Parts: sequence; C-alpha cells; structure tokens
Amino acid sequence: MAMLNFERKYRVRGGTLIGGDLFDYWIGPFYVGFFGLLSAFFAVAGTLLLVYGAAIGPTWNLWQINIAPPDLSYGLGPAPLHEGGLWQLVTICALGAFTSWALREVEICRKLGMGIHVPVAFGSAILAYATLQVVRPVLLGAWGHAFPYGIYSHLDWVSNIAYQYLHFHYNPAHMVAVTFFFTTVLALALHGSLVLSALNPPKGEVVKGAEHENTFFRDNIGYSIGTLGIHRFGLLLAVNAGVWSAICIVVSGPFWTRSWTDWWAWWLNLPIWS
Ligand code: UQ2
Repeated sequence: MAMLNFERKYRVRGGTLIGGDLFDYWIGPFYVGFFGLLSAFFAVAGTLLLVYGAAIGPTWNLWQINIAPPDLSYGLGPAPLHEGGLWQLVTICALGAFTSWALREVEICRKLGMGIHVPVAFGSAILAYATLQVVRPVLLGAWGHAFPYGIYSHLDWVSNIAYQYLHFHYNPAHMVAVTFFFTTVLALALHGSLVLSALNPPKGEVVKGAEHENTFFRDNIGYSIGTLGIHRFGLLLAVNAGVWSAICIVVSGPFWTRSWTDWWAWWLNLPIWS
C-alpha cells in the first residue's frame, strides 16, 4: 500500500515502551512495535488453540463448538489440555492479545504526542473481560466459574448465571451498566447524525459548522454540550458502561449470593415504615 504524503510527517521514530528501535517499524500501513508482534502472536496462538479444541470436539457446527473451562473440582489449578486446559491457554492468549494491543496504542500515542485516552478507554473493555474470566473466578475459587468459548455455550452460560440470581435485571449495578450502554448509543446516534447533517449536505449546498450544530440543540432543547463536550461526555458514558459491567458481575457471587430481587429488601426494611 502506498504511503500517503501526510504519513511521512507522522511516521516518527521513538515513543516505544520496550525494545528501543528494534521493533520500531511499519508493515504497509500498520505500526508494528514489540507489542504489535506480541499481540499478533497471542491472537494467532489463541485462534489455533480454539481450532484445535474444535477439532478434538464432537462437532464442526459453528454454532455448537464449545471450549469449556475446567470442572469446578480443579479449583484454581491447571487442568489437563482436554479438560479445560485449552480454555486456560486461550484465556491467557486473549488477555495477552488485549493488553498488548492497548500498549501498542500507547506507543502510537507517544509517537504522536497525544494523550492516552484511547488505550485508557479500551482498558475499560479489557477490565470487564478480565473481571468475568479472572477476578470473579479467583474470588469464587475455581476457573469453572468463567464462561465457555462458544457461540451458543456462552449464551447458555449468561442465561444460567442470570437465573442463579433469580432475576439478574434486579442487580442495581447491572441496571447502571445497561443505562450507560443505552445512553452511549443515544449520545453516539445524536453526535453522528448531528455531524453528518452539518458536514455532509446534498450536492450544491453549503457545508455547515459548529455554530449550526450548537444552534440546532439550543433551538431544540435549550442546551448544547459543545463540540469538545460531546466527546468528553461520550468517553465518560462508554468507560462507565465497561466499569459498571465489571462491578455488576464481580458483586454477583463474591459479595451477594442470593436472589437479586431480595437485595431490594433493604428498602422494605427501612425503619421509616415501622
Ligand atoms: C451537542 C454538540 C455536539 C453533539 C451533540 C450535542 C455542538 C457536535 C450530540 C447535543 C448533546 C447533548 C445536549 C447532550 C445529550 C445528553 C444525553 C444524556 C444523551 O450539543 O455540540 O457536537 O454532537
């Protein structure tokens, strides 16, 4: 792929966290770096392990393939390859690939003299995954509490865990997480549609800018959060969606074992009613 002329200015040396100049190069449009190689290694290794797991399994039906964590009886110890060991290796590869990818983003930020907002935001998604697959199983004492890798099997896992707490939607942290997810979607829909409506007019019509964007929302709801503000707000919403997801799952089991509907008894038990 040809290097665009502006890339010459931004393909700068340095900013690496590890390895100095050794891995400081590009392959086509992609920056490599130590963490690029590490991320690619973990991604390929993890994928091959999943394919191997499918090969020793009972089906090649894409919907039914399942790489399950070890039985609860293995606790937090290593399991034989065919009894959850594959799942353990895949999980190491996944976390290795995700964190390497985040650190590769940090290196690119440093090269460009930018803030590290993007990798920090990605970190909230990694946190949610790590909480599901590592933090909560460790607190509960067995890898068997993590979810299996498979399309239907992981959906079944979610359904089963939800019923274990009778009705997971009564989990207050889950309510907060869902609200952040939906508000993120609303904010991005408002932002994307507003920017397109101003910057991408029909042929022959003049392009509008921030003044028009502000005016639309002031006319419509009496308030405009501003062009910088909407991006700060979007980051806040999206990061909180990940953080509250992590909170809502880590409290389920380690800190609350009963029905989530029962949790709301604190309200009925307030002394003001008696
Ligand atoms: C805005 C603004 C933008 C935007 C958007 C708004 C000019 C281009 C979407 C409007 C957003 C508001 C009022 C906050 C929405 C609140 C919730 C809870 C979704 O004012 O500035 O910049 O993209």
